[in-house]
Amino acid sequence: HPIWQEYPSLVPELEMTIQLMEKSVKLKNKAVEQAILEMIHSGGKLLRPAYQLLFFQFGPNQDQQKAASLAAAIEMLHTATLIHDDVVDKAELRRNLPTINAKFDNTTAVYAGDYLLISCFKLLADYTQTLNSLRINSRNIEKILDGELGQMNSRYRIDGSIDEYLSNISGKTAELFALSCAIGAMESGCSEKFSKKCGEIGLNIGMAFQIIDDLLDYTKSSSQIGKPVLEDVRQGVYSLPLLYALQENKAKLAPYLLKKDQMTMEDAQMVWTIVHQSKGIEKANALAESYTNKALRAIDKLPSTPKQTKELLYQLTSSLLQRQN
Ligand code: 2DE
Ligand code: MG
Ligand code: MG
Ligand code: MG
Ligand code: MG
Repeated sequence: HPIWQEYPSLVPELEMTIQLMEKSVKLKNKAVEQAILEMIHSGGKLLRPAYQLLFFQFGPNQDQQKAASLAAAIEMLHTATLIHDDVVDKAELRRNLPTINAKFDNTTAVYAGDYLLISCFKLLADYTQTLNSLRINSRNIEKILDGELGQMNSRYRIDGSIDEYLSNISGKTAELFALSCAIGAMESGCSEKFSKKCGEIGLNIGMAFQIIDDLLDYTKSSSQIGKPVLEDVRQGVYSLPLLYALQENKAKLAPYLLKKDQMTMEDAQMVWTIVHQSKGIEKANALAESYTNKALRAIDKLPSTPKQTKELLYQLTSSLLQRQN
């Protein structure tokens, strides 16, 4: 992914991560195997493994094979959640390619996600010293699911609150960033206290990440972000820009939103216009910025390493605020 042109020191480790993912996929069912391999090579940003590899650099135990294996485990978990997410969201496009559910079918996608989830635990079990990482990992997946279920419960709720939204994205997205950072630190031998701090940094990075993701749904075209746009609102997922707009212009928005799953693409366009007029984009952007700044202040206080880890973390994290896809 083009992001990494600016971080050449991370590229070999990320390539090793992809190779390890590929190597751990072995299935008798060739359709499912093929679907997974295509997804692995579809050009994801590899942000979660990158954060995990960077936080791994803080500890005394530097074992590259272990670092890359754990990074592969995290990316496999992330990929599993995306594959299942695309089934749930009925999405046909991801990373500018047809999703597994579109190209194959829902059944193939569910099994592919299942396999990747198991593979994540297999790698973790092989490479972690204590049960702690497994424990943290399973609790984390529980939080991801909890965020997804919270989002499902809020669907089509025009009186949904920003606090609920924040709690849902904290689960469905930020927790995985938190996990990546915390496991990275912990498994390289950092103290539990330090690893927890790293997890908090990851949580703030993840909050900003999902807010930006939700913004892009309103500011970009489908080919720019490689997935469908305005799909959230049509499926009743009212994300931050719309929630801000609802605070100002509920009466204007209500006739469109109350159509629920009968909303047409034209209705969605009207919602889009009202969101833009209500400054929903600027306000959401400001909140993403404030989460990012929180993370940056904490990154600034991290210890120095020979690999300039904290400088890389700082640069990467601030650049995500400007990402265009
Ligand atoms: C992406 O949100 C959310 C991902 C979490 C999905 C979690 C699921 C349950 P979006 P985009 C389905 C847990 C699954 C496991 C453990 C396999 O806003 O816009 O829909 O990229 O993301 O589609
Ligand atoms: Mg989705
Ligand atoms: Mg979703
Ligand atoms: Mg989205
Ligand atoms: Mg979505």
